[in-house]
Amino acid sequence: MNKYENTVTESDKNVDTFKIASKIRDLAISHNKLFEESIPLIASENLLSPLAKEMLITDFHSRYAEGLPKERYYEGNRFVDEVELEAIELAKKLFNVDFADVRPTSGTVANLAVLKAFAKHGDKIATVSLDDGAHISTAEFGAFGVRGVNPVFMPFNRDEMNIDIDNTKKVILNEKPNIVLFGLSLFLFPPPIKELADTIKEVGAMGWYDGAHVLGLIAGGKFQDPLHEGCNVLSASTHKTFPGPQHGILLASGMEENQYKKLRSGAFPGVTSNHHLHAMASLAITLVEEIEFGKKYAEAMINNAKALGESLYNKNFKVLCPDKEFTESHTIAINVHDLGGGEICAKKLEESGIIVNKNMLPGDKSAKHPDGIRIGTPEITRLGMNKSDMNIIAEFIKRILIDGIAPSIIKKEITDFKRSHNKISYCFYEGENPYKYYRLV
Ligand code: DSN
Repeated sequence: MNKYENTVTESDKNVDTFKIASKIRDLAISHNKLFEESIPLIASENLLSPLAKEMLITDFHSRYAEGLPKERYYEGNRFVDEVELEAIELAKKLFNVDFADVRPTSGTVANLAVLKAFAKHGDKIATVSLDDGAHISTAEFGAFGVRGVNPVFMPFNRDEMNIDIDNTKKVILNEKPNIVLFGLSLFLFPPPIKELADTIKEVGAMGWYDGAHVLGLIAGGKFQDPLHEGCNVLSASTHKTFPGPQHGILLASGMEENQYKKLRSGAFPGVTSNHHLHAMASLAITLVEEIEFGKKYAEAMINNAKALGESLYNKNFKVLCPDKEFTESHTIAINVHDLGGGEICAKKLEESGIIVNKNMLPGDKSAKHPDGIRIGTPEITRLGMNKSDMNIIAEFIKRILIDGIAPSIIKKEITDFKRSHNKISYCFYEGENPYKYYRLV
């Protein structure tokens, strides 16, 4: 008999359903343990600080606050309003912009809000193709399709892993897109916004930046500053390099008030009803922490990514872009075709306690069987790891993928290494274990 069964009386008719609830809780606890014992290298994931996490279990979670602060459709919002107004001001300060909306509930929802505000059915939007690393929002089966806009593809230099400036200028001049969208899911280098800004202006297009992957690097001033380089609007999720809750954000600068109004109405009532107030409060806390700790954190993520790239390259992995120090971001990409492909390599790593994702590389045809794996440093950096830890991780990866060491042999070493690195950094209450869980019974 387990401890949950103990709490249920013989006469309880719902004993079976309670067992299912107990099982779900046990699964969550097992999941926490999995990450406590694994090296987390997914480029789009991160950990919440203790203060930001606390917000997720407040009563904000239970409430509605449609509309704007002080203009709600519900009562009971007086403290929610204060939080939202703070969050907006914090975001404007951190990113040095005129406009922020903290209501999108995810990055894709933020993208849909931009599309709702500024695009109409049949419009053309210039973007990098999915094959070259764009986000699924830009696909016909994604947000672009929902709005009925047509992608126009910007040529991509696969050696440089960046937009081909000269040929893209030609595409923009020929196609005259309504919007030019920058941003990637395999985001190694800053796209050439400044270099394309005049061309974008010449055809009267709007510059849009999907900053989901690099929001924390932008916040730390270490990547690029899209809204001061030629873009008008930035949409993002808030939980990748920006170490906040699963949520979204819209930022803008240099627009007319009526365009900000359109953007606000894109967010609500366009693509959200309620905006997940607990997550918004958690975002507000993260904005404060980024103002305080964001610069050092962004720098450390990039340094770790370069160090990991170099160490893996020196161990004979085909890390992309060796001539460009592998990356200017938190992400590196490796071509593992010769080692069985991305799917097999990612699975082998997971069995040994290293979590990455298989990823299409430019030219790949199948998202399920791509040649690449993508590796990111947001979470390991958040746990205080540094250059010497990158060498240790690279050696683990080599022993698994090149030397063929069995998971049963290496897993304990990886677990021990990870267990000694489970203290959060770059936030208030540094040193807490972010994988900690609480049990009621
Ligand atoms: N596209 C996902 C990723 O980059 O992991 C997130 O939206």
